[in-house]
Amino acid sequence: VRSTGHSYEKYNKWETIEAWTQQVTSENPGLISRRTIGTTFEGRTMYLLKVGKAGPNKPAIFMDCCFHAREWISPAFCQWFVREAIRTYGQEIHMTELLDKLDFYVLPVVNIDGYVYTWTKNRMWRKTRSTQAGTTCIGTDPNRNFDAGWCKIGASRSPCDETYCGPAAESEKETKALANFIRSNLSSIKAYLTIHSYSQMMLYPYSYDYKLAENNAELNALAKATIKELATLHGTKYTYGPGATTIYPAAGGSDDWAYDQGIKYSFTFELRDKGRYGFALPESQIRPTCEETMLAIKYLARYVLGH
Ligand code: ING
Ligand code: ZN
Repeated sequence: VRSTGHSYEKYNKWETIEAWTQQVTSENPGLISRRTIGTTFEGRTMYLLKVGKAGPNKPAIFMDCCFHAREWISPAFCQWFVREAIRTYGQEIHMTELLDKLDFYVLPVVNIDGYVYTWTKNRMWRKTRSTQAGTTCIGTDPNRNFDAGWCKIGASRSPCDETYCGPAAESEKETKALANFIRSNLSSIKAYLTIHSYSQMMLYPYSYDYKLAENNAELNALAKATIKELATLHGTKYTYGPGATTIYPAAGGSDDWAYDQGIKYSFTFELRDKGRYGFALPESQIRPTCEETMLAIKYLARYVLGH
């Protein structure tokens, strides 16, 4: 019999994650606050955790997980990150300094409806679960739904496809809520991080075009140093580069959109593995994957804090 309780080394169903957001907040009032940024197509609540020591005019780093429903290691990492932040604050000098000087906004599950569907009906579901008139096909790819070269390349106009860009940019309640939050907090958000799987890559703009970001050289050097840090723990190898040439051209992604909003440090992480298990990454790999990714995020955050 499987326990229904929360575990950082297991994949947790949405109801368990939802209860965890409440519990971790009430147990750490000095470091975590929780707010609602919207509701999903099926009416579930989107909770955003703000992690950091209270202080005036703090810069922030925004990180989201689980755009794509089947990428289960992604929400596992967001939970792990919050636990490590509270566990090591006041213990480890770098985390202490990070939380003293900046806030992390953590959105543990963007695509909650899709995630629920992967637990109940189809483990390999990717998209949201929105319906629309004129088709029986369900769902939009949330990472093709942002207003960044929307639907011009590497995305589909057919509602039945896995990379359907939606009827319009920000047509999904989930992407609209995320975009609205970022637009409202642009003056404080210094970095945007979005966690996907799999393929072990660290991507930065652009994916919607073959053009390079204005600070491409800096992003390249930062990605190189970050994946080097990640590899120190278990030797896990990542590749890195602009999305279009490193993974594939794809318009409407959140990292490109955030970058064009003026957030100069914008990255997509593709966590383990490289295809042996793919989306069905065994629970035994949650710990090593999260530990090494933690090193990467902390390294990146220290860099952003210093720039
Ligand atoms: N990969 C991303 C996807 O949405 C990506 C790659 C990153 C596309 C950034 C566009 C922008 O296809 C996965 N695994 O979802
Ligand atoms: Zn993805």
